Amino acid sequence: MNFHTIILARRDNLLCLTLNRPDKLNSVDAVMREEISLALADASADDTVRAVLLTGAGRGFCAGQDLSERDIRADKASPNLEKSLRDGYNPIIQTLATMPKPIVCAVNGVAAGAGANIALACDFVIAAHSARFIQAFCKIGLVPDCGGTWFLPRLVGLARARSLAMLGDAVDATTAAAWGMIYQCVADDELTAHSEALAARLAQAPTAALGKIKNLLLASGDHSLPAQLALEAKTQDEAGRSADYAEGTQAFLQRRAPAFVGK
Ligand code: LHQ
Repeated sequence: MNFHTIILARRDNLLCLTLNRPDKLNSVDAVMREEISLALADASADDTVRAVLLTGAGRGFCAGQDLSERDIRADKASPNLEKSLRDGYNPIIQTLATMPKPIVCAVNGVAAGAGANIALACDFVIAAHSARFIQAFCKIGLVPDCGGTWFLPRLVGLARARSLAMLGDAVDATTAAAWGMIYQCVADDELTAHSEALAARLAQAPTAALGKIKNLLLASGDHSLPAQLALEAKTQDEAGRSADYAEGTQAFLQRRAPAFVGK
């Protein structure tokens, strides 16, 4: 399929998805929403994709919803933001957070509004030193969406989540890393190589186990310790029947590097 607002590139088992409306800081219009959804659905279903790298073209990562789009503008009689979120953005966030394979997000520049929270839904967020995160919603009279009110308190605690969401000030990448909001901040000229190396490494990892780890961590937020222990035991039983577990133990005993197949 031909995409107009994103670029897809395959490198072995790694899929690289680049948001590509650089003139508008990769703000998300209806076409981009649809194309991201389709690309992620394909990546989810394709066993040969074992990791995803998400980034943005140009000087920004993503400036959130395209505010010039007719259907969401406040000057329209009744913009239906609930529908836009329910049908457009929420499935994207849900897929990023639950797709049973690792997703690295290389934040190459400003990440604002929905753009910030799309990044936070990914498993490893690595930001360039000059990147900024802005919960821009309150500046235009909206509330954080795309999971912002769910991710932020879990990542940075309530006090910082309140300041981010209710002041809408920019947080630089160094602070975001220090707060635990993102995984790492790296020098601007190292972002591409660093995030590609991590994503390539993850694409060789035991994918099924990483997917299970991802979902265990997600489930832990709603579970008691006994419930989580039970889920770990059940999930470990499944992992223990995998080809990659057999390979991992044999490789260990034979003192060689494992060759995981992702299953
Ligand atoms: C943009 C945008 C943009 C269009 C920059 N749209 N053109 C909302 C409603 C509905 C349903 C779902 O959910 C949401 C969620 C949301 O995401 S709400 C939050 C939307 N985003 C924002 O409020 C951020 C708006 N942008 C900004 O505040 C600034 O552009 C930032 C701080 C991101 C970057 O500032 P600068 O580096 O100074 O760049 P700039 O403002 O000059 O922008 C460059 C161009 O990109 C410019 O176009 P132009 O043709 O004049 O060169 C902007 O108009 C355009 N652009 N964000 N969201």
